[in-house]
Amino acid sequence: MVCKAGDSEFDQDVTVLSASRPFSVALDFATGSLTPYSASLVRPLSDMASAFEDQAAVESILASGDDPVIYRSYYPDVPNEPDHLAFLTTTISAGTVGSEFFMTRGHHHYRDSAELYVGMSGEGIMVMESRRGDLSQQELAPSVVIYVPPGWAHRTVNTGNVPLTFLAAYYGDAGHDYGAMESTGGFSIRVYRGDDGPQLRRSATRDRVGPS
Ligand code: PAN
Ligand code: ZN
Repeated sequence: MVCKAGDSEFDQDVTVLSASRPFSVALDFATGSLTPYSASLVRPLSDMASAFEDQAAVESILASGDDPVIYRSYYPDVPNEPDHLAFLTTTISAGTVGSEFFMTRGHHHYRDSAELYVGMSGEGIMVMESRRGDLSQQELAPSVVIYVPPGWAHRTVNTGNVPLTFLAAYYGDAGHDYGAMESTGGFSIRVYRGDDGPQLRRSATRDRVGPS
């Protein structure tokens, strides 16, 4: 669900920014909000139900009438053009679907290009997978900067008990390609709540779905 300036409860703080001139925004490290922002995206469970491995758990949550917000992002108004640097904040709620932690949908960029993540509050793990199948996991926490090289799909997982907030900056013309990972069953590894902390295990959906 994408909310443009003018249609959400936060609208009193919205001013239209123009990236043709220098601008600044205030970043709230605890909530992840940008003030002002130009658009925000709210992703409830029903919007990304297929991303989670335990489909019975998804159905049970939704059938109970609950539809938790998995994450929310705030965007300034930066053009999708090569010389611009797009950035946004994301806040992932704390929680699990079955035992799998709440996470972002995860994507490649249409144009393979690098991205920088900066942790602001909470704790989590970034799962990254290259186009040739190499895997990497990096812990994301306040003050941690993670470099995502060109060609590495990335997903962020909240492994803590409070919201995980971070800032991401990427090339304006990078584009977001969700289908490349989803068409092959998603990332090769998933992050679950274990008795002694987060556990990374091979994804069963990745094994089931593959390119024909
Ligand atoms: C991030 C992500 C954001 C939401 O800003 O877009 O955290 O994750 P999904 O887009 O995978 O649902 C980023 O990597 N931008 O390029
Ligand atoms: Zn990205």
